[in-house]
Amino acid sequence: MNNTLEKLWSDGFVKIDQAVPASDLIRINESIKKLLHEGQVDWNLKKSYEANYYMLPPFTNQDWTVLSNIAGRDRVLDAALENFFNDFAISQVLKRVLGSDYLIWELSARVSNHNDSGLALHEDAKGELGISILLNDQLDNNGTTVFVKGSHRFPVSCRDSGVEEYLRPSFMSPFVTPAKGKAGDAFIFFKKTWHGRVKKEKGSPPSSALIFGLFPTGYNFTKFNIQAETLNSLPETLRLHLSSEQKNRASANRMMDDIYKSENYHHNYWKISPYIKKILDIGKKIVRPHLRF
Ligand SMILES: O=C(O)CCC(=O)C(=O)O
Ligand SMILES: [Fe+2]
Repeated sequence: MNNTLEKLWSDGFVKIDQAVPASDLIRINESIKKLLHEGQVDWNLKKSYEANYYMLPPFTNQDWTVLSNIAGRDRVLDAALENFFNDFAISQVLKRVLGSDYLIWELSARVSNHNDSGLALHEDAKGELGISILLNDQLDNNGTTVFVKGSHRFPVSCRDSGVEEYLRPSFMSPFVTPAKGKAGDAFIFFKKTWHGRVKKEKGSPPSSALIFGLFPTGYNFTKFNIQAETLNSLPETLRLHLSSEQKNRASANRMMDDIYKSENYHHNYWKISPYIKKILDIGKKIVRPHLRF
């Protein structure tokens, strides 16, 4: 446990081997396969749905297929998710990082498709913790989540550093650590850690993962409008953390708060990054003068 927390603190991500037991993994995979294929909608139509609508369909394009809000759709799946959040090791990590009154924002499933061109390195919302659970063995980089080690404590954002724009998914591999492992392994990561997805090599099989977003209380995010009926159908732990009313007092001493303190930044790194970005931007203007920046 301490080891897990120390790694998360120093690297910005940590792997937990076999976080999902084999029996639950089978149930999750069966259920997700079914849910992902029912009523797929083209990604371009995503914007026609209200931003906080809960019962979204799976959205798909050539890169990936994503089903948001997987809880409350299948009781067998709900039970397996409940087991995950109640697991002793997982719940201890969540408690220390987010406090015991953490909120679940999103539980989703994503498949990186055959032709996945990847996802640029980025950071997500302030305060967000990510969990990525491999649903199939992932022995190479192809289409898996990747992280830049230690970047959660760089004194510069992924965008301002220029990395988001210049370190594209097709050649980010040497600079990132991929979420490789066996089906059922989980990666817990700060969404402040620079992360993305490497482009898939042609011919690689699809790779699936569950991807979660959680927050400590007191950070801003737009909650999904989950219907009372759906919420009430959930097992206790899922229901508690997915509901917007949390009765506990916010816990003190949360790791999430500490990563935003400048005294914990690696100030020596990236001192020169603003200059690198400027040089790259000038280079871009020379190479592609028709573009305005
Ligand atoms: O698809 C992936 O593996 C990366 C997803 C991502 O950016 C995230 O979980 O925040
Ligand atoms: Fe992300």
